[in-house]
Amino acid sequence: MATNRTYTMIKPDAVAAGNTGAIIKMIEEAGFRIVAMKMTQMTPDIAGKFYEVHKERPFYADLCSYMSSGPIVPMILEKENAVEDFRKLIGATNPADAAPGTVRKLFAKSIEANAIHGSDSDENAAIEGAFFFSSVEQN
Ligand code: IDP
Ligand code: MG
Repeated sequence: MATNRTYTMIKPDAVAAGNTGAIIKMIEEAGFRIVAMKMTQMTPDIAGKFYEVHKERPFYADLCSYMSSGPIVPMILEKENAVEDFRKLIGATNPADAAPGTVRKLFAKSIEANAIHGSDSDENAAIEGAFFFSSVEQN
């Protein structure tokens, strides 16, 4: 069932570069309502759990180290067709392939340090949102 919610996090490279505000502005201007938001930092173990589906991929260890290297800004967002529309707003994984005007084209440093996460399905949006926020925080 479509929930009209997605999960995102502004990644350590974008937070460190001072792009948090600009990215949140793009998200709001694209019509997403911020349901939940905070700033936190993952340990390598927690990043490993979050990205467990990628554990067989060659970049897994680097990804966990990068994602725990500094603060991130996790958010739950709401909009009609949230998952798909948000993936369009952020652009392709590799900024070299990302469409003009997308968050990753504007702010990503590399295929790994690519500024922002976006859930790839309604099911994963719910799982990932619950990974960072308790049910009472998801208003
Ligand atoms: P997505 O974030 O666009 O959904 P995924 O394939 O789910 O992309 O990969 C998760 C994250 O792992 C990416 O956002 C990026 O940070 C990192 N990543 C993906 N592919 C590579 C790669 O080939 N080299 C290094 N890091 C990668
Ligand atoms: Mg993904």
